[in-house]
Amino acid sequence: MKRYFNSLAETMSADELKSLQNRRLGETLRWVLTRNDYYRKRFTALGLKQPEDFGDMEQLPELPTLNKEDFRQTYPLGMCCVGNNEIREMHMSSGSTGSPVVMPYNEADLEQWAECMARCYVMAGAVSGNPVQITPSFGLFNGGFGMYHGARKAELFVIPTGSGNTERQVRLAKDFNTKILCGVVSYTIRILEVMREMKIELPCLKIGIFGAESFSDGMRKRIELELGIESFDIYGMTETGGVGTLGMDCPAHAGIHVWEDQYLVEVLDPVTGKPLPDGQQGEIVVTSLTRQALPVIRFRTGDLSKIVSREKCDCGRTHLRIAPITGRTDDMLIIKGVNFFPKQVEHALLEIPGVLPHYQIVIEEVDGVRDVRINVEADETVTGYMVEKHLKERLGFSPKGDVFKPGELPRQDGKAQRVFYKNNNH
Ligand code: DLL
Repeated sequence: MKRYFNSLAETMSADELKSLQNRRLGETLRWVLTRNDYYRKRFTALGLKQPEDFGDMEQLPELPTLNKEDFRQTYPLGMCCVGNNEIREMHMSSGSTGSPVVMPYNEADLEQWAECMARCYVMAGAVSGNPVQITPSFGLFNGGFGMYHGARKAELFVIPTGSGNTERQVRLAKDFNTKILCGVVSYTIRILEVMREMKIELPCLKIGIFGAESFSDGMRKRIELELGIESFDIYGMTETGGVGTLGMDCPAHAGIHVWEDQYLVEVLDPVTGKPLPDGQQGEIVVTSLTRQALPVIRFRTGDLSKIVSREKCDCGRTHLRIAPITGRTDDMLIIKGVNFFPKQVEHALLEIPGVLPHYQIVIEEVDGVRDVRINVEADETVTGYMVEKHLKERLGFSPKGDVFKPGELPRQDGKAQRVFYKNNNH
């Protein structure tokens, strides 16, 4: 079986990788400085005048960081480095703050995206002709199209269902022997549920490529067990060029390989912005090395993770590995002095036998005091008290637990909303 889509790139030695990164970083910096006013102003404000002033990775921490606010300020195309006549596609995310982030692509960017995604497919074990069902939506969200471009490049048989119409989704998977199911984690849970209702099994399904939101190990294991598949954690975002651009875990499942010939990754302290040593959790910051229409230099993703290894992996790839994303800097919850992420609640809930993977975290604020209520679906053996007791042991605080019957909580076709706010002023 083919192990790599691009063995030269994926297995190059650390020295080769470093010199390629240095060269590409220099090219990217020259590119943005000579083609975009916004970048030029930000950089010259730092006293860096000539593109030649940069070009070595050691200097990266001296460059200014970018964040979603830069995208908002420059909406729609103020950070774009090519003319409209070169743009071939765009994607956009609204983000949690509602400010739009636009990513334009020229021909070379679409090629680059397809290459990154194709590497992911082959890394997961896909071979030419395999039926791949793409369940994220096709539209401004990058998930559907990114998985499509990559599947074409990896010569797969594309079943571009997009999201929704879950019964048809299941029937098509059965009729066309879908081998690879791609999607947002929460929607896959919905597919599983409908499969059970329809009493349909999918024995041809072998590979799941899931991402777009943090999911606990418990969730991953449940999906794998129930679908009888091996699942992979795929990472990417609108600002870096979409799904798969940042990489995925390999069959060794020892961290997400970041495509380092395409992107530089730093881990910074989210508060001070200072670099953190490997192994320490912080905010992932990304610099693109080959994007053209809108390269990002030191983009603060808001995602929390850590570098787990820079050593060559058992799979033979040399690109560094990061831990699965724990959560985002902006989704950490603080209740009665205890910090936690939704993913930790999910992990703890799924440890309780009889609990189903459908839950809500409701933050209730009464007269300025915050409390948490966990709404969770479970079978009749589980009580609210059991949920409260287990979460207290696991998380160190006592949320209220409300148990719902299977099917009672709302379902979503895309990324799930897990956290809800309620206060007595409303
Ligand atoms: O969610 C891209 C994507 C589509 C990835 C389909 C995987 C599958 P955005 O809508 O721009 O793009 O959202 C990007 O989603 O900053 C993370 O917070 C989160 N995210 C993406 N992949 C993962 C993952 C797509 N594997 C934001 N684990 C990112 C955890 C993820 N969070």
